[in-house]
Amino acid sequence: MKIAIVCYPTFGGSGVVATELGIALAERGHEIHFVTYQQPVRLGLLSNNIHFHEVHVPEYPLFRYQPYELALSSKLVDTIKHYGIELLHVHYAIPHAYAGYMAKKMLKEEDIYIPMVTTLHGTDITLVGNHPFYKPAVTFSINKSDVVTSVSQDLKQKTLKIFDVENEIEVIPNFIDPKKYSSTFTDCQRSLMASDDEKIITHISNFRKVKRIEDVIAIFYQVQREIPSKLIMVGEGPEKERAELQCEQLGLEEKVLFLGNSNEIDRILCFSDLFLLPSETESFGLAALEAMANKVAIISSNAGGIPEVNKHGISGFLSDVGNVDEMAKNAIHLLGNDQRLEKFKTNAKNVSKEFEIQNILPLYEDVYEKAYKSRYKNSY
Ligand code: GMT
Repeated sequence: MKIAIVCYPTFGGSGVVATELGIALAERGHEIHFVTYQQPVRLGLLSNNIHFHEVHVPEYPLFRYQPYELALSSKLVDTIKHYGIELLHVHYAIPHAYAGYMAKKMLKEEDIYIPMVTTLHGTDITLVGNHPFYKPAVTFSINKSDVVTSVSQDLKQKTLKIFDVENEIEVIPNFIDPKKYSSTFTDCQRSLMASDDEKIITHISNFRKVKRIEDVIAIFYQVQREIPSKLIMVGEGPEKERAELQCEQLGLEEKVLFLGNSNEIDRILCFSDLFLLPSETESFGLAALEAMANKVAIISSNAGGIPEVNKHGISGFLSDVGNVDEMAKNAIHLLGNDQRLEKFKTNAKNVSKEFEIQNILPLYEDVYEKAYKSRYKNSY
């Protein structure tokens, strides 16, 4: 099938899922066209059946805000016509589902019927989409999508609660590609980060408020008093500076390494013992799943869809949001006993297998089939 994928191309989870899905679909023989404002960061070389179409938004002095949705809809119309695209898959409702619907409408005028699948990722529902400024447009775009998917049961329930949804929502969880984790890195240089007697704890995110970065540092502060350890912080975002300051105030500068954004998170995770994800809300927690696939145990909050990924007492432990003391206690419990830690790490790896791409990809293909079959009777 010829599929156009719209996503955010940066380091957020929705962009990662969209990119990895596109790559996997291309490997299965589909022709994939990414349409976004920058080449997605996880997309390596383009190939015969992976294409990238950049959306340009020309500057004009009259515009206080650049009309990205308009430029995106136009680019979609051109791309769909030029390449004979058969299906549109938009990741993250705002503004992609809205722009996708406009493209569908424009194409219908020319008797081109393009089905649209919308995947809800989390903050497009729980934080941004919920805002009264966006809610009517998000509700409309969800209802005008031919198929709607969400990345967890929890997100589905939240969407049904917050929005007046007329459509079915199919849950298709996020996934990992086992090929990426099958070989142990020969250059997994643990010694670059910590000495032999130290444990390595990792956090990866976009350092937004919702990630509760201050809790990550507070948990580590308690842990390092009991267990020789290092904390590796991967990512960039608005809370990073405050986190650096917090480390300075707690005297942790030597023990916390801020690495910035990385395209090589698997190389970092391969020498990690524990991953911290104390988020306020999290529709799924792809970062935790990627850590688990790298055989890393998880200490997390029990927010949103996290319990669907991190299994309490098996792959790690879950606590109420903000319960830093309990999270630190559980981390010490794991890190303080090598045998126990190894068991949880192995369990984490085993749980992650449920989410391997070969189990998930067919679910997307079924959804595409369903959307394509109903393209003429879709609501416009
Ligand atoms: O977590 C973020 O802040 C990024 C965000 C995004 O939209 O890229 O991630 C969301 O989508 C991911 C992929 O489906 C999920 O794994 C994350 O849990 C979800 N984030 C939140 O719900 C906060």
